[in-house]
Amino acid sequence: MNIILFGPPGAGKGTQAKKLESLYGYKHLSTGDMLRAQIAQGTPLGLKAKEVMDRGELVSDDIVIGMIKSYIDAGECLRGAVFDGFPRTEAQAVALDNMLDQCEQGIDIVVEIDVNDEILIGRILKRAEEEGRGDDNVEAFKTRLAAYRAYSGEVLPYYKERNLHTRIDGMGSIEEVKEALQNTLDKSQAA
Ligand code: B4P
Repeated sequence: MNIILFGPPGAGKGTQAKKLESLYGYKHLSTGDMLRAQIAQGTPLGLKAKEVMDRGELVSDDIVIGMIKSYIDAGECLRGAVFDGFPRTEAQAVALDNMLDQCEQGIDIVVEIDVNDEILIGRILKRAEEEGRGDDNVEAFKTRLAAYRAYSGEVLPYYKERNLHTRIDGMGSIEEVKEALQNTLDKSQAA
């Protein structure tokens, strides 16, 4: 199965994607994690991305599409994948469809994780204390949330038109959200 986890910053996309990877063996592909790895290695791409990410803005399409393409071309997604934080623009969504099409696959479901702003900011500030990520602060969070509002209006209609979109409540505990997600995936596979 190829799954997209969609939601605002701090919705728990990464948290739940890791769970799906260990439960089902799907490859977890997080463009945020890939970019942070480039930053940690101090590559030219990482240096360029860091400034943009720390402001809470989106990194350019060509960079993130190229990163995802390298995993798909290497055949790492043959048992299915969980796309976490990708696509964030319609151009990324179209590129992903084209990449999957080449290996006779497609997106099976897009799960939007619904969380209100108050809970999101609480999680981001908690993670700021624990991990010290450069974009986990109030100013960058506001930009990330505004960016999310803009790009969700662009990406979600793309999947709604294709009847692939569904929503779950992401405000419960990590375990409760995991159960809601599993139920949704089970139902979609049985349909
Ligand atoms: P991401 O890495 O995707 O960051 P995110 O949206 O903040 O994270 P996520 O929703 O995965 O939250 P998490 O599970 O960690 O993006 C960062 C930046 O990278 C972007 O702003 C952009 O600049 C760039 N970027 C990435 N992809 C891009 C793309 N495709 N195009 C352009 N630019 C791109 O959860 C957050 C916290 O909440 C964690 O501490 C977790 O423990 C906690 N939590 C999760 N679920 C919980 C729950 N149910 N209850 C309590 N706590 C919970």
